[in-house]
Amino acid sequence: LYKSKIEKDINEAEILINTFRDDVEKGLDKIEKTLPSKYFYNKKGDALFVEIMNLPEYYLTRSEFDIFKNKTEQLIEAFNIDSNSYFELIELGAGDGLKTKELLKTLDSKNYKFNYFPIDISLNALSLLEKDLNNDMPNVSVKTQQGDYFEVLNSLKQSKKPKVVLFLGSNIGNMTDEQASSFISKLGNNLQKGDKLLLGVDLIKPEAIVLPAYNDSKGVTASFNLNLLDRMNNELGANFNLNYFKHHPEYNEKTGVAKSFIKSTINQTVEIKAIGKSYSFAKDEKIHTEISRKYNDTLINQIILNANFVINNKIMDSKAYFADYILTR
Ligand code: AVJ
Repeated sequence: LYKSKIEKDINEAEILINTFRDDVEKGLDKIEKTLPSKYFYNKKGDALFVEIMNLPEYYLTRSEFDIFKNKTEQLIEAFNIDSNSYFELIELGAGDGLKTKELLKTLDSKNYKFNYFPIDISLNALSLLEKDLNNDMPNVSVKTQQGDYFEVLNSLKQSKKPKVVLFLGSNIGNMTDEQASSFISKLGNNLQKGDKLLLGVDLIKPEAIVLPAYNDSKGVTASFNLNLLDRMNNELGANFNLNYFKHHPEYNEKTGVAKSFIKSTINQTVEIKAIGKSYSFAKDEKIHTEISRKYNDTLINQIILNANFVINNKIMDSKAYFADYILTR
């Protein structure tokens, strides 16, 4: 198909940039402009997200870490796995492994028999994690899986081994409830009866706690959000002036929905060369860039309703900010 590896790489890079362009065009053509949050995560965005996780206001990562550090035994008990029968521990998204390491350490010390399969689209993230784990816990066998979650899960399904899937960090919160429910259904289709899904979600709580997590005093979240404009400038030949747009987060504590927007501070027009169009932004017009949904039991039950999962356990941090739900297929 390709004459060389370089040709293949170039082709794949072109496909990526074309989807970015198409997604941007689709989002900005809407009456209520939107951009998909997945485009936050380029090299600069990844680094900003690491910074976010260390912010005093961003409680999510610390809260889930508290669960993994201090409630490890409860988590493992909820997996309901015999310590001498083999199982597969699969993680959707590689991350830095900080939380998962607490779990791996305890599983290892209790002599559980398992392989750890972190799945990620980024080879770079996987190889960093693999090195780190091999160094810190040489007993744990790490089998990195590069690719799309469902493709990898489908291939792992063939083994018929008992599985525990980790989907942490309230990453599901970036989906609408409809998307979340079809995502969980698809997960279920790639698992067998009795398999577990550990779903980490941020819980609904007052605005005074949630809003600062998306509006930190150092402005890191603002840079993370506005990085989307930078990406369009760099990759699509756009001329967004970052001085005339600002980060604008909102949270509704009744519904539990946090949203991030980019707000135009003046009337202005922006050209995007790769699309061949100009877009006008009125003063105070908002581009919706992210949803960070917060949950409770009712919402989780609604989301898993048609997905063939039941809630088995709910394990929370000491402040009850965050929950790891253990769902059984
Ligand atoms: C990685 C999706 C869980 O929504 O809280 C952090 C991303 N956005 N600050 C979240 C994010 C702004 C984060 N998730």
